[in-house]
Amino acid sequence: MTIREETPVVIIGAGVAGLTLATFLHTVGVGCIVLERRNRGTVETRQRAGVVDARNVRMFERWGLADKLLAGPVAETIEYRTNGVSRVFEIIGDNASEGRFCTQQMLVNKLLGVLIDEMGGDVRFEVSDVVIRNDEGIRPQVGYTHASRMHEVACNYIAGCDADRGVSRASIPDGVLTTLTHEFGYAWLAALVEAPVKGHPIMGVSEHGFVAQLPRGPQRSRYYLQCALADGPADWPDARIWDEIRLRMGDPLIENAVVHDKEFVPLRSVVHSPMQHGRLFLAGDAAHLVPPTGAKGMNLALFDVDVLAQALVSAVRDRDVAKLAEYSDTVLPRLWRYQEFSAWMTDTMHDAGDPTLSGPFRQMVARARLDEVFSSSTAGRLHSDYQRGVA
Ligand code: RFL
Repeated sequence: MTIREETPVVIIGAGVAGLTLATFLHTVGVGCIVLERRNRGTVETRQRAGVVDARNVRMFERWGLADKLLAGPVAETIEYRTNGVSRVFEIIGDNASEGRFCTQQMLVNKLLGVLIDEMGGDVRFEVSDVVIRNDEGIRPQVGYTHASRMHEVACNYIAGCDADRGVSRASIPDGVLTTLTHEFGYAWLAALVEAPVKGHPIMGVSEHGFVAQLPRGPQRSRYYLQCALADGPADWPDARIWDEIRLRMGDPLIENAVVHDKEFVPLRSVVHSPMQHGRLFLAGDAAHLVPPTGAKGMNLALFDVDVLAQALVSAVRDRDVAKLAEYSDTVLPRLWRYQEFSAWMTDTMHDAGDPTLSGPFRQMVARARLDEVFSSSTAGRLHSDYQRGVA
């Protein structure tokens, strides 16, 4: 027997996009149900982004949630290290909200606490077989299975926050979306290690390939090492990781520490548009991917759900669907600017390093580009604006 219910909004995916959207809707009294295929423990422990940028700190303040959700020190500097020579870039702010070192995991945990434990929000974990019915002229429905029972939720709107391999985008008929992609041709090994960042977060350019060290709480950090697309764990035993870190950082004194996990991430950019079809709206990684070099994937997901939440509130509470109709057109121009920033960061940080990647000419051009953010106040200001998410 199928259990039938209804709610104004069904959100598919309890990642950072889905949970933030649900929390915003709850804050203003718009009902929603979140469907998540994983269990709560898995959602709570997924490691990824590290900084909530200044634009999104301001967003959480505007929704009255910053004090509850954000923690961690202010993010004001980045060390750009070229063959071991360090230059510290100061992110120029405006004395208003600044970015915060707040890991995605920390934010997701706090969202779960506020949404479920404080607000009594309805997040259903371990659902399977999610099916979307979004045909023109009928009320949307989302079916799913939980503990061997079939459920069907009728709703007014569906938010697809289930990332790149979810069911939301896949439910849109062929030919509706245009997909534009760019492959960078290399990958990153992401290693979570038991060693803190001692000074500033580091982005390292080196003849041996790119390296970065970013904080993940007071005791740990995440190293990123450029590697081949075909590489896997067998190619990167812990000893090789530390040898390469010392080489690429130009610092023979870095000591080995415990490596907690290793993940291999191909660097690519993807945009699916429009980000809506009928009453289904895509947000976050379901609609777009950026290479992690610019640290913008989570921040773009937060921008999407800020715009989407306001549009859904107008539609559900005031029956005004104008903002929903414009959702994709509102989000995409800014998304493309941050695709450009992320590609700029990726090309600059990788081309400037290993000359076998794209040749010595492009290596020198990329180094000149990086120099410019230090030598030109105009370039420095623009770089700060992108880092802060206000460009
Ligand atoms: P998420 O966080 O992947 O959440 C999607 C959720 O949907 C669920 N799901 C389903 N649920 C029900 N039914 C289905 N059929 C489902 N299919 C999937 C999943 O279980 C999951 O819970 O996507 P969301 O919410 O769109 O958020 C996007 C961000 O997670 C992502 O953009 C960032 O992590 C990207 N990213 C970074 N972003 C930054 O802003 N700064 C960074 O420094 C940064 N570093 C990174 C990153 C991503 C990385 N990887 C692993 C790709 C570093 C790395 C290595």
